[in-house]
Amino acid sequence: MRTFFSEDSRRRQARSELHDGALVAPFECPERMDLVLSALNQAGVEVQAPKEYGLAPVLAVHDAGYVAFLETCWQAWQSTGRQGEAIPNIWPARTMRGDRIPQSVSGQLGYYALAAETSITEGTFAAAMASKNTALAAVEHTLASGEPAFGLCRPPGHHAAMDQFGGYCFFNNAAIAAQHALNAGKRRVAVLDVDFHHGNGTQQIFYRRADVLFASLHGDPDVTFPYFSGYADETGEGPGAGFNVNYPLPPGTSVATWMAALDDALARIQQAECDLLVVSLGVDIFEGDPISAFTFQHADFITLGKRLADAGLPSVFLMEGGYAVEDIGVNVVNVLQGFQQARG
Ligand code: OKP
Ligand code: ZN
Repeated sequence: MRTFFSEDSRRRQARSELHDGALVAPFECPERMDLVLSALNQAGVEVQAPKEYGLAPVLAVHDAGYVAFLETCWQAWQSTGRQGEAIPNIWPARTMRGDRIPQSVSGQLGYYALAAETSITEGTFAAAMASKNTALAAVEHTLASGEPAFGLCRPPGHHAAMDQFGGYCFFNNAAIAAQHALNAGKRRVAVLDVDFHHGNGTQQIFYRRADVLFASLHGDPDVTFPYFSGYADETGEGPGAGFNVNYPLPPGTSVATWMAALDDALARIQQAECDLLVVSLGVDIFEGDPISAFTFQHADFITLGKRLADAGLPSVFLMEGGYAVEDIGVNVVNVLQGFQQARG
């Protein structure tokens, strides 16, 4: 499968993740890419670098003030002499002033962050740019050829909302790719999110729109990050009513139950007459994932690829999560190979 990756994705080199009350080495680390690249290489897949697409496709789904904040945050933070990475520790919580964007970078971090585990560091903006370039190159390949493509995006994107970062995400690669496809003439894009965590950002960006159907299978937010998004009663609003579908599933959900939810999601995608499928491919549904709680084995990822192929749509796969670093490569390649086998 045609595959894209930008070496600039490595420029996100965070030292700190706030996890269980301690600053630890981030789960979302550059080594993840090494293992996917090596598995792709062993499978004989060639990897191409994307071109630079600039900021216009980003600004098509993200707020300009948010993008400017991401671009300047590190400079503003470290110029005041702070030693640690830029991490928010205050938010416009209920009853506070959610309409103010403070001048201070500390206040801006709270305004633009949805969680505290994700630090901003020197190369973060460059890596986020690289990641969306990868997504755009993949979707452009599929738009031009009808053939499937894989974008090995890093950092991931599905938690990034119109004007919020967090959950390791800065730019919403899947949303940027979906919007790019609509601009190129697609009429309705399905974004199917199979990552263990709910794609709150993708949902938020398209919540009031009917031209993108967002469907997500994920750990029940009642007990799982991001906690405040991903419930089954979130079905879209206004013109988008009926175009958002969530499948919250309990920790430990069997693969059979998960696959039944997938079949339902694929049926919804068929009903909505989508003409492109963007898969937010998180492989943190693997049983051995250190921060997740589903039960996929290596072989189940092949089954997943086959079922996605059976949907019969032009398809773009974009990397999201997956933190069992030793297993991430085989799990990703299994999805892509399962898909290819079924398509012949
Ligand atoms: C990013 B992606 C786990 C807490 C979760 C953030 C998870 C971000 C996941 N104890 N912290 O893979 O969806
Ligand atoms: Zn995830």
